[in-house]
Amino acid sequence: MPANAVQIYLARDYQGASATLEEGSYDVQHLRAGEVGNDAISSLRVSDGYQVTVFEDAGFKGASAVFTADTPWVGADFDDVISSLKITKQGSLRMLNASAAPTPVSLGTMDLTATVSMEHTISH
Ligand SMILES: [Ca+2]
Repeated sequence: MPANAVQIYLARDYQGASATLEEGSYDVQHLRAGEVGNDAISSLRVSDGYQVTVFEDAGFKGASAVFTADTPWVGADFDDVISSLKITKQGSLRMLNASAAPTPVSLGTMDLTATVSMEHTISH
């Protein structure tokens, strides 16, 4: 069951228009062309093993936050402002736009160190 890494929703609690995105980078053009739109995301679902980094501005700039689990509301700081996002597999940690992120954003539930230490063993 690969694919469908992240679903984005127009409204809280996974309501309203939605779009399904696979691993990759999605700039504002992609969001504008989709069902949800620019400056519109309010909730999102993240499949196990993936993480999504959202950005306030186009071009993966501005304030950013990382979500690693289903999020019924992205929070006041990111509601209806997301203009670009990147979806990566957990474990492939890279500094995204490090120079433009002066203040870390804490949403209370995100702990990157905990994410890193998660086991990725899949037993068959
Ligand atoms: Ca925006």
